[in-house]
Amino acid sequence: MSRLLLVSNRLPVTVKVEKENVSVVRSAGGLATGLSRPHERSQGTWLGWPGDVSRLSPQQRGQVESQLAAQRCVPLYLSASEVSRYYEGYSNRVLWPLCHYLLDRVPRQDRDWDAYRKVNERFADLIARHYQPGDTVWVHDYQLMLVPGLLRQRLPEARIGYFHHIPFPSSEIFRTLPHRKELLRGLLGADLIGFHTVSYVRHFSGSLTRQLGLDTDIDCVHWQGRQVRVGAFPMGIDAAAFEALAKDPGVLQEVTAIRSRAHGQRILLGIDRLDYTKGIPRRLLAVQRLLEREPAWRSRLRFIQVAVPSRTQVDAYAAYRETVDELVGRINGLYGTVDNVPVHYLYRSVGERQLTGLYRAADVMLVTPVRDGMNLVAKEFCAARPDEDGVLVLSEFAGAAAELREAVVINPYDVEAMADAIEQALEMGEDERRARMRALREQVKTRDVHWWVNAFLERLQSLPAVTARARPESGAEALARMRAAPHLVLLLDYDGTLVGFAPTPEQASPDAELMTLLERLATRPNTSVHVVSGRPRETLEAWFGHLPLGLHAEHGLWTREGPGKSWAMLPGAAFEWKDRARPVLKSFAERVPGSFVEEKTASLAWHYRLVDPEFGALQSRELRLHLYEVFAQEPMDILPGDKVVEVRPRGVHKGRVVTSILEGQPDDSLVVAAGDDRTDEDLFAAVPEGGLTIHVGNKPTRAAYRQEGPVELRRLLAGLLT
Ligand code: GDG
Repeated sequence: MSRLLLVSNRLPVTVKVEKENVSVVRSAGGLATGLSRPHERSQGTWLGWPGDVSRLSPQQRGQVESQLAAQRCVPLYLSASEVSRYYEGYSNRVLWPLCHYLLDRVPRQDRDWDAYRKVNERFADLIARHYQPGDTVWVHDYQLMLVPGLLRQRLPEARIGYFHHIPFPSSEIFRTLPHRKELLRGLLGADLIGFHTVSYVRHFSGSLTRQLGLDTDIDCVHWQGRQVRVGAFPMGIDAAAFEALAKDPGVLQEVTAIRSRAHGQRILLGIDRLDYTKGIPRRLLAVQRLLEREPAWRSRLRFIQVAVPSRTQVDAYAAYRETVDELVGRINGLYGTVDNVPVHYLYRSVGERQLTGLYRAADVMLVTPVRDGMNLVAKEFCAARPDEDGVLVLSEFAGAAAELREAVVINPYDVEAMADAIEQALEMGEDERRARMRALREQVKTRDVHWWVNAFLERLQSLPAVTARARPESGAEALARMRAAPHLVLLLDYDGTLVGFAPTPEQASPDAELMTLLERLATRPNTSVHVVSGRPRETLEAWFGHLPLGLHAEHGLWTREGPGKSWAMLPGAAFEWKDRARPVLKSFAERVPGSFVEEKTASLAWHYRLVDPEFGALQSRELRLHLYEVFAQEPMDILPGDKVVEVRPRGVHKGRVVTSILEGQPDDSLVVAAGDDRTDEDLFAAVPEGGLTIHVGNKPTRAAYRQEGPVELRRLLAGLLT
């Protein structure tokens, strides 16, 4: 097993100070428990913030550090300003509400981004210092979204995983973030990006398509020459530990005490951090509504709500606390009596044993967040019910609802329906309660936290190692080889290679800088330059006809050797099928607004660059399937390109031009081919051994070198002129 470097904002410890003595106590959270075994076994390290230690003397800090080291933890200290800007500011004031769809709570001004980026950089530096070749790095959560990318710059070949513990919102929400692209690029530094549910995976892929223009597969996307995997790994809990505690005699005594204090009343339970995502006010309103509607329940219900103080430095949390306080007061004022209050509200945390006692004593557990990445409380409740009783009422907006199907699933925005659901849960017969709870427990016990850790790490560690191909210095190496060559033959694709993509093909005409570059390259001593494009010959002639370049149009169907020479067509190409394929492409153009058909001598192309990216990608798959089916026997090739599906005669491809170009060139010529899409792979394949192939972009390629985009390629070519 490779050594694990775990990274999270907080270390899984609490620093306790008693007079002169300090001690570092391991926390019992789900993540800490799940990861402790692989952490120990792999002899790895956990890096993160140990909490506020600013009041400790240097000597006490020393004690903390040696105790942390004994637990294989490395501290990253945050200054007061970093805590307030990186943690409270950007992480908790911006990313937290945004990922939970609460746009109103995001501050109008984006002031803390710099602090967020800087602390992420500090994390990346610290990880890089502790990294040894062969280690696996696993970064956790939204406070550290830039870390995978920053780490990839420092350690190009490291194996990096990232898990997002909160929801990943729809791309329509995510796009409102000013720094949306940086955050996505940050995540793409990882080899594996995990979410709790497939919806979050889909939302993330949607953002990649819309914001970065990437073609995403269900579980994979290409980025900077690497394959980045994306997957759903629903986090579980330490079910065995909760089950054991729920059977503990001391805890059972506690259960009896809780029940007897309720004097036969039915117990509703809520356990949450006091967070505005957890839906506590609406839950209280639903209870109020039930009491209002059904007077018979007024003396027969006890709703115990534990709200653990959280993020008390963030204003929104203080205001939320007041709302909850008021509602509790109102309900108790309305429906309490001298010897009974309906809502028992505890604003504090409770110990693990008391927590388990409450789970086991409850008749109905209310988990009603307005959004929640997963929600572990729902799972803990089930694990703590070896008696197979108790009903779980669960919000459809919690990630857990994707797995816990036998819960009573509710929409927390519908208070009336929530009141109905609580009543349904209270009145549910024993057989149904047991049947549901048995199924829930089965799920929670098999997909526990250990399953989760193993599933993620096995996936991450089974991925092929990142090769050195994407090394950033490879551009310099390519340039040195070109400069050293006695003769150069440059074969350059046009769109996506020499120029970026424009909304329509006509708009991507060459700029003055490119014209000068090509002209100077073509007049460089011992250099022969060819543009090998899918464009029609008329276009290439109009743009470059006057330059001393070889021009190759329609993927090599047409060739023009130099200025004043005529265009010649490759012999043997058949295109009778065109008349039958045209109506198919046209029907797609009619059906998909913004798309259109381009006609060339031998080929047809359906362009969809202006179409909504997700819809366009879907329709292009549909079109290709249709064409494959109907024209399977025809001598034609169907090519998916960059926002285009092209059909052309079989056997015509860019590779065909290489042999004729090389005729008459000196034997010591270095052949250099550069291109960005699938049609250029044919060109690369035809380059003779010892040649130099450059892929422009992020797709998988057989090329040996890679440039980020046209700007970088032009810079590289310009290097030949100095
Ligand atoms: C984030 C995501 C995702 C709560 N009160 C007490 C107490 N707890 C423990 C619970 C549970 C944990 O805290 C809360 O976990 P949740 O999953 O419910 O929620 P978040 O803190 O918001 O966690 C969430 C999670 O990350 C994991 O990926 O599920 O969606 O928001 O374990 O038991 N524990 C004790 N006393 C308390 O008073 N001992």
